[in-house]
Amino acid sequence: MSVVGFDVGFLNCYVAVARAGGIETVANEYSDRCTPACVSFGPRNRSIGAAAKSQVVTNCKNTVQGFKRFHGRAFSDPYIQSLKSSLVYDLAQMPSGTTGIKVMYMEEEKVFSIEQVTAMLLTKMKETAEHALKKPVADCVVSVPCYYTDAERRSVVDAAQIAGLNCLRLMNETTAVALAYGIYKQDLPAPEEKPRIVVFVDIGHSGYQTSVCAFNKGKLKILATACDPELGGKDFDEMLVRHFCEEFGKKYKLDVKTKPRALVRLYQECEKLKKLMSANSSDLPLNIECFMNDIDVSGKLNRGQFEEMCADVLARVEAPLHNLMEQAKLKKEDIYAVEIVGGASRIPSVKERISKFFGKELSTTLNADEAVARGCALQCAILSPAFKVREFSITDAVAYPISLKWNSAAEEGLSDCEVFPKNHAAPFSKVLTFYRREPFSLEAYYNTPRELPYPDPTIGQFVIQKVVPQASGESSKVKVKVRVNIHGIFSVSSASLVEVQKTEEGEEPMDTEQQATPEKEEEKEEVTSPEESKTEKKSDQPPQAKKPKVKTKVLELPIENSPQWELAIDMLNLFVENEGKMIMQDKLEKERNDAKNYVEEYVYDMRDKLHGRLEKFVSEAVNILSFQLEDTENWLYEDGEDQPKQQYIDKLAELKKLGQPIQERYMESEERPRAFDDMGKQI
Ligand code: ATP
Ligand code: K
Ligand code: MG
Repeated sequence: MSVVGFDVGFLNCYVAVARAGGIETVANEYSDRCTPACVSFGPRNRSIGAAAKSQVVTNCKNTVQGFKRFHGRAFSDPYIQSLKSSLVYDLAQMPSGTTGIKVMYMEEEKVFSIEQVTAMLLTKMKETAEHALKKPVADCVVSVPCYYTDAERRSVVDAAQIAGLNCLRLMNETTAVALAYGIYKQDLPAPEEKPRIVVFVDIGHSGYQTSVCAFNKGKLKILATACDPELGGKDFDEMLVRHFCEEFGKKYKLDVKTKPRALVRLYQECEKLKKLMSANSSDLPLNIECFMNDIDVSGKLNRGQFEEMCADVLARVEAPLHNLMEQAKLKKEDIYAVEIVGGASRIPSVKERISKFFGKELSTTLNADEAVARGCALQCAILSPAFKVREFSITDAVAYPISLKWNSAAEEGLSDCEVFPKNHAAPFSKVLTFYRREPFSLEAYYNTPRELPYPDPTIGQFVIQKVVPQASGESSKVKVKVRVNIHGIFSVSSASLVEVQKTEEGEEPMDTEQQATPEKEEEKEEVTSPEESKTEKKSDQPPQAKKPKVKTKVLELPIENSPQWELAIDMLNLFVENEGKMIMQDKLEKERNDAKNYVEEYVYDMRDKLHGRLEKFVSEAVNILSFQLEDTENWLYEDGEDQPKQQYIDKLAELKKLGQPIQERYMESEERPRAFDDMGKQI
């Protein structure tokens, strides 16, 4: 059992774990708690995270960043097509029609699916967690933006599986923040009192998410969410890049857009400048040496100018806040606090606008970078039977209203029904009743396509199989359970046919199970009959009808699930296998490199020592060793640059054979006086 939370950001990722001392954000191998969402492909291995980020400029065509937005999308998606021209790496279509990334890896052209690339990142984060916990990690909670649709969510669940993780919950980022905020609060209103209403705002690199949450002792409930999936730090960077491209075009006659490497460097410098401007309102310089065609470029900017050029971006901050308050039907006075997180929430003019909207100071009691990961780890701890945490119930909200449509049995044509309205509690199950003689299919879809940041409102097709009429020839009663599960994903989870066995009186069957029965504490259930009005029976029954003596038998029915853009199981298995192979390849390459480094280290270390403390202990062998060291150094830069691991191991052994005796003589002479010292103390 591991208790781990992963914040998979567009730019920055964080890993939080639960240990005896509580929740802790842990550092990667570079002692950095932030791991860049970056994967770089090389001729012998992959680099992931910080190691990949350092190759953004040198290996730009094969270094992949900003892929979070490709999940669950067709390659032909207009959004993907519109992004293509702004990327320095190539995209390609997967056989299934989804988006893949084309790179050179192991000296071959390869296309990796988005699930595979995110799995690579998760592999790295998993290692970070394992290193911190000193045990294997599988169980975890992974964050996703609250505006993700079903297809996007399923794609992330698959990515986790490819990385060998068992994702207990996909958690909406703002919900994770709400949990991190609420669970430690001792002064929340009692369950029967008026809840404390808090607004959460997360502005990251790619997206802007807001939610309003009601807290009582031991529970939180998300009342509404509102987002702009296309507003974040990157939009400010974009404005800066555009500005400097123009300026350098005029000043130095450079067409920056034609050189991917130069463009990548300009993005990096503009991001740095943007951050500096958050703390400084005076003129700040931007200098890049050997930018293009051996030309050094420089420019400067201050916060006032920056805000002016970002006016259009800043103007978009308020709309989601209006939307949020309208959905929750709350007044600004009802809001107890506005908590902001996410890197771009540090931009002063962004903060000003949010604060002005609510007419109050913003709270920054949470760690702006780590709150999402911490919230995910807390959720994982709550779900883990092995970990004791304070009881806390989390009710999330459905982001987009979900409807079902089907071919109606009673009349010609299609019927439909909204099963989960916007902001409906989630996770949640509902049992729907249909009267059918034969198999039938349900199509689930988002019924407000215009508010969907996604081109296709289809969620999936679900065929209820093996439906047969009653022995009497009448339609059978079919109960279909639909749910929004713990990941926020819609599914038809089960279906059953109620077979009526005739009694002597031959009375009409009556539904005896109209009660809503909560499944678990977390998942509530409700029973409805969308076709009730269209069926002649039941509603006309007198309320005091004699209890009929009817025996029923319930038969489970198979369901054929075809959710949109589902990753086929054989593909998923292949990806799991390939990830394993790539992990092994990276490991072998690391061992080979380490072996090489040991030789190099030994050469330098011994050479220093031969001229230092070992000098007195060398005999004629010194000449041979010195010669060998120099020879090896040359070899490392020539033939030995790129050899199998064993070559380095052998080389090191050869050197040690000569070096060891000298070191032993030195050790002996060191031991002798010390032995005297020890005796001296005894006396
Ligand atoms: P997303 O939440 O969209 O997936 P993310 O989680 O990777 O993205 P964050 O790490 O929250 O994003 O924020 C990164 C963004 O915040 C970047 O655009 C970064 O430049 C910006 N940022 C970080 N610090 C500052 C600062 N001091 N001033 C301005 N912007 C900042
Ligand atoms: K982040
Ligand atoms: Mg984020």
